[in-house]
Amino acid sequence: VQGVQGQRGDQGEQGLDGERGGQGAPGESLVYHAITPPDPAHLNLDVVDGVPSAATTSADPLPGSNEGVALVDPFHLDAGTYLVSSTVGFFDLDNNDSGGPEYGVMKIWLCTSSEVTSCQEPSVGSLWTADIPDDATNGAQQSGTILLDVPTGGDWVVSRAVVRGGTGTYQAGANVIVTRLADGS
Ligand SMILES: [Ca+2]
Ligand SMILES: [Ca+2]
Repeated sequence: VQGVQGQRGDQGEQGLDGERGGQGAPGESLVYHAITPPDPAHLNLDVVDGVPSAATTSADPLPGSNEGVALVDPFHLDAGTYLVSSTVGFFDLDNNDSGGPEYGVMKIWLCTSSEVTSCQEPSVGSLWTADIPDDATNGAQQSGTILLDVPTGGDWVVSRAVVRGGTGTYQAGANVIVTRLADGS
């Protein structure tokens, strides 16, 4: 004859932790952003003054030549892969009569320091606007996104702007947004 079932025993001790899983792929994250600060001398538009003109057929801005002006400060990136999005706006608030079209141009280089003289062609990105309006009020704007591979050791991102086909000086501003897609090796 089967006897009565005995009582259930006490719960055992908790086992050891399992091994930690492998590292996941890095997520996309904002690593840098900047915008030209407002200029009280120009209705608080986000512009810098004194953007130089250049010949329509030139390759300006060029390091060591007609370098143009910076619309945003240089910044450093560690090795990795990034998306760099930028928008530029150019204005002719002095109503310069150039006798022809005035094209806003901004170039971006990867450089060994924050000085534009450390930069080399070719640029890693460039933006061209259509003709800047001649009503001394409205702007010509362009935006773009590039995939940027920064090599081991990191680099500086330096950008400069000119107006090709213009005369005198102009006003322009930019923003830049940098997100990391992958860490460098
Ligand atoms: Ca003009
Ligand atoms: Ca124009």
